[in-house]
Amino acid sequence: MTFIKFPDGFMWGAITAAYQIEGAWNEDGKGLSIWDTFVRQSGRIERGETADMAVDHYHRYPEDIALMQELGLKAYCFSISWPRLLPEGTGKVNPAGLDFYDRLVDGLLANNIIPYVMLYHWDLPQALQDKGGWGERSIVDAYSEYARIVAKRLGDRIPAWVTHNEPMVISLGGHFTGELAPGIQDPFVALRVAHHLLVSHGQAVLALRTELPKTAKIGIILNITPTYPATDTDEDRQAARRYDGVANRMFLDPLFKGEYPADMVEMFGPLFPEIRPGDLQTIAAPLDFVGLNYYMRAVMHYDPDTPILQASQVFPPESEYSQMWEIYPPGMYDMLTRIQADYHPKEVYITENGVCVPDGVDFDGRVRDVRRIRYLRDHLAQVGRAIQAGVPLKGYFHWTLMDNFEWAFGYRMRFGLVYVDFATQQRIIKESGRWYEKTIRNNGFDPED
Ligand code: GCO
Repeated sequence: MTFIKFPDGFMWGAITAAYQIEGAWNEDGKGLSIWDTFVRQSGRIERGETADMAVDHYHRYPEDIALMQELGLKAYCFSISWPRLLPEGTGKVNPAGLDFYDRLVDGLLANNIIPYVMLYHWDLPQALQDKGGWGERSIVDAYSEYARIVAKRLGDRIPAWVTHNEPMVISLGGHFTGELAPGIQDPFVALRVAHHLLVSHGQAVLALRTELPKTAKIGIILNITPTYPATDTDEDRQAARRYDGVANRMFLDPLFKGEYPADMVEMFGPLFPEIRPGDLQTIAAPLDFVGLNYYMRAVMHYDPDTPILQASQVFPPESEYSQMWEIYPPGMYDMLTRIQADYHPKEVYITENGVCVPDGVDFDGRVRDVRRIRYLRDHLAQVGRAIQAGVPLKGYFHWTLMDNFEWAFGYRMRFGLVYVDFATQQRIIKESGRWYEKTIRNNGFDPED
């Protein structure tokens, strides 16, 4: 194989989320988020860990910007903690919270790193959860108000804005399986949450457009799971189709076509949430880009014992696995080309892709995470193929900059390009980080390397 080259101006970046890195959970006037509450409930997080300190990014952000510079990142995508800005969710603004993001943005710009901002990565103000959270319609206005506040303060310096990160995970993980905050297990609520997230997205897009300069681009991040039938039988194909509906089309169709998939409306029947006149039009507000997160595929087979979905996942034994998921690089290409064919987004980014494999510090202080290098190489090769096939892919953000708090798994799962010793907060760039730096510098890579 020959050198895989990326288009000029390709946006190489890394991405993080506020709760997973910032720490400073109760400093400088920050309010509580649903995660601050959730981690304190017994049995929620492995070993009872919290992100009270996380990787102390709130205090160490200058050091972290220096690391980004050493990696040669062209862009950095981070999320804003809503309760840090609005401790009660609405109303009174906490100036110290805004000042923090102001300093972060200025620090990035001073180092020629383009800031991409995500308004919501799962840390809802607890005060709003106390009123019903995403399950209540009133959240839609609260979210727009928050979006406006951020846009007013940072809008002059941020070229790209993301409303939500992974509405599907917020809905299902937070409100159906309950493994994520706020830990609710109720299919009615989960579907209502999905709808409110989408409406709040559309309404925030309109709010942002009135606050931001015309050049600012606005999008949403979706995690897409390419789905395959376990066998060629009709039953398995339909099972895969249903799973694709729940995981992907329930979000893609309203956003890009202004309608919920008919087969899903039928499958969920009475569980389906109330849709008010105008909602679907709001949700389908035109977007400048879509961010896609790719981690895994789903191989599905017909399983009459699974309620509603009548499908369950199988894990091909011959495949390769990380500590959390199957590793399947071709799914990256399949996902990108399918989204392009079915939904025609104007611009696409890979906003998350990464892997947790056990890695640690060797005798000489280096972290030789060879499996992560292979993962990067294999997935970026598929990204390159998709660009060749005509997908308007503008950039790739690796999940994640540095090891951090991996939700219910606590600190056990490491996804970083930078290793963090959680006891001392010492940072070490991993070999994968070095490989990524070289790839950015060359705007491509040699697959033999
Ligand atoms: C997600 C979240 C990240 C995770 C990452 C690894 O995609 O689930 O956006 O916060 O940490 O995906 O699980």
